[in-house]
Amino acid sequence: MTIHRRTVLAAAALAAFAALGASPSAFAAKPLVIGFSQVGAESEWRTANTVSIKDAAKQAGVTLKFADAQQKQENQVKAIRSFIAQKVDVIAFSPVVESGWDTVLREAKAAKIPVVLTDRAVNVSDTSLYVTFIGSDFVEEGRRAGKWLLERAAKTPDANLNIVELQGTVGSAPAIDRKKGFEEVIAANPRLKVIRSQTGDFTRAKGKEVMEAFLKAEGKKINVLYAHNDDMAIGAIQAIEEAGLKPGTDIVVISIDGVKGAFEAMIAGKLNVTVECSPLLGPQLMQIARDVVAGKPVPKRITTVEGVFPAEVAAKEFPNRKY
Ligand code: GZL
Repeated sequence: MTIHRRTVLAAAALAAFAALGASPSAFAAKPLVIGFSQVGAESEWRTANTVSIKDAAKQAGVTLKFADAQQKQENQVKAIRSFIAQKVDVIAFSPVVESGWDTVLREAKAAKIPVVLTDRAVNVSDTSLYVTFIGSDFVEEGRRAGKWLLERAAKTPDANLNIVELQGTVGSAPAIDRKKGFEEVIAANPRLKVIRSQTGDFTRAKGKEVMEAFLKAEGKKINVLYAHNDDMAIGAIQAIEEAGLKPGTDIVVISIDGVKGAFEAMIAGKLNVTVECSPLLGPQLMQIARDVVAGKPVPKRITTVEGVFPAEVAAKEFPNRKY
């Protein structure tokens, strides 16, 4: 297009805006507004997930209304109701537990506000209450933890291995599914037995406290710790050391997330393997929100691609870690 033609067109557009009594900027696409309800700040994983979402919103020019629920479902319900009242374009959240969402999601549907799940799933009677779920396959993460232990146990064919398990938040999708996947796989070897299993609520403090109780009750009978996240494993490692035992040697330690703290523990010889669970969901969330508002079809389920990192590769992999 010639400069002359461009100038004429621009002048015509300005004249049209003036006639409508509006400035051109009034017609610039207004930024997308996303209301996001986050579980809390309970772990290194969660902190990295929050950073990913906030950074991606900034990069995408999205207006993000962010609410931290401090791991309480009632705070998430309140935040979702507030986003509805504010008429945001999209509601996104990581549900702290699987159940109890039908009512508030029906309110969002009635307000014609699309809902995107990130990180954790919900159990609802009507799956049209959310557009899509972006997150990991937690059952597969549990299976990967179990497979690593099966392969290790095969090297000591006669030994019985007593396992203690630190579960995540009661009722949460990762806790339910990681337990399910792990048990499904270790059932192949009857010498692998979970002798104690209790929630550590995904935090270091609670993981340490529950591991202290396990050690008091079972002592040297414990051969393996399976923790549903790295933060509980790191707390438990402190308890194992304070009990005069060597984590990673006297007690094999298996966990999930793949946060930097886990790599540091593996390099120190205190953690044996971490199964990756990526918190870096921000960019995908922004793209999905944009597609949903634009009326583009989006898949009902978007599963993140993840790996398994045994201690042997920790030092080499550590510089590549993004969270
Ligand atoms: C998993 C996420 C879990 C992490 C924990 O996607 O929901 O919650 O494994 C976090 O570290 O607290």
